[in-house]
Amino acid sequence: MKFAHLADTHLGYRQFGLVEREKDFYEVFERIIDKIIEEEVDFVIHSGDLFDNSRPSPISLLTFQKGLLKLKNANIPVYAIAGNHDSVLRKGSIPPQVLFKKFGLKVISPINTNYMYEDVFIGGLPFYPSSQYKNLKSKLAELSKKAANHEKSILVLHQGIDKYFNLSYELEIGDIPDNFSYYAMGHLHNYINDDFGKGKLVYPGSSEIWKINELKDYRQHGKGFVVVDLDGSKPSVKRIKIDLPREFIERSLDYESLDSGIEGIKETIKDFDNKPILNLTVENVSSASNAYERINEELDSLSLMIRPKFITSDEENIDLIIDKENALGPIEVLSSRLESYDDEDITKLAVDLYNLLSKDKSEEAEELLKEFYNKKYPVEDEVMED
Ligand SMILES: [Mn+2]
Repeated sequence: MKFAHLADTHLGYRQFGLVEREKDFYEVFERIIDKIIEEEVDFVIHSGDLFDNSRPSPISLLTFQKGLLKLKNANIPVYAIAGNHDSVLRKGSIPPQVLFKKFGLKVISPINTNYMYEDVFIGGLPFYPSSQYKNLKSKLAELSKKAANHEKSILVLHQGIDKYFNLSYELEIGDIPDNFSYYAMGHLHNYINDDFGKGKLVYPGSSEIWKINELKDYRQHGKGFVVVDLDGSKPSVKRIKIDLPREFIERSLDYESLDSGIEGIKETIKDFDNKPILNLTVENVSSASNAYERINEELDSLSLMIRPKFITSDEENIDLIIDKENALGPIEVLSSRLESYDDEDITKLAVDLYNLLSKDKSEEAEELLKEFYNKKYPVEDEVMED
């Protein structure tokens, strides 16, 4: 028996505010669905962050619906949980996944924690924030007990685990029951394939580059999903890479030889089907505006976006050229963007977060967020009932 496991497809994400990037995420999703059908799997598991948002746009919903119906026509059922992006942590709220039950989607929730596919036990939970740690632990214990009656079992979760994600996690590796055959994880955007208990623990990673810091892992493991074969004594995991529609090019250039550097990039990208994103660092810069102009003139029409960084010879950073006279400060921009919410608490939160994060005070920022959510959206015993 074979199944496909994917996660963190973030449909609807518009990176850098670019419609093209939103489309890239849809295109990758479509490619994954086609590839899943080609692989002739028996079922599919999606481990959360299907959508980038708990209120997905109609295009995101339609993209998923099309994929789901394609799978349905191929007789391949889909099991899914909600992640932290596509859920609202408030009692009584439901994740968008629930909309697709009528189309056959099997939603794993705190109420319906488990299903059977033939003799395979498929259990799981949606994302639980760390404030719900106790609840999560007791739910895991319940699932572990149920799974014990079955030879083959899968646990589906969308959580950070300290072993792989030591910056922010809800579970330590020792918290996870060890009697499942396969751990279908989501949340971490890098690819992880590890042994755990008697089975395998896998984070397939995000399907597209959601954040620039995923590039290193992408170069190493690519983006995609996994196909898992449950027939042996231990599951075997096959990584399926999916070509991304667009390249990210990272280059370091020297101001002294900027022209030849630019020529080199032009040579690399001239035959690309889709315009790439360029992450350029220029060193030994004596005039940032001159460097900016030359780069823009030569590369703008060949790229979707240029993200330049200028380093002067005395290593001082000039990230952006801002016309200070006419420019709005970040706080004004934030406040004006949030006006439509018409909620002073949210504007204040955003400004406070900006102030803390721009000073690298990430712990204080996290504390502030927790406080804010606990006050504004008190979470009771159960999250996301349906
Ligand atoms: Mn995610």
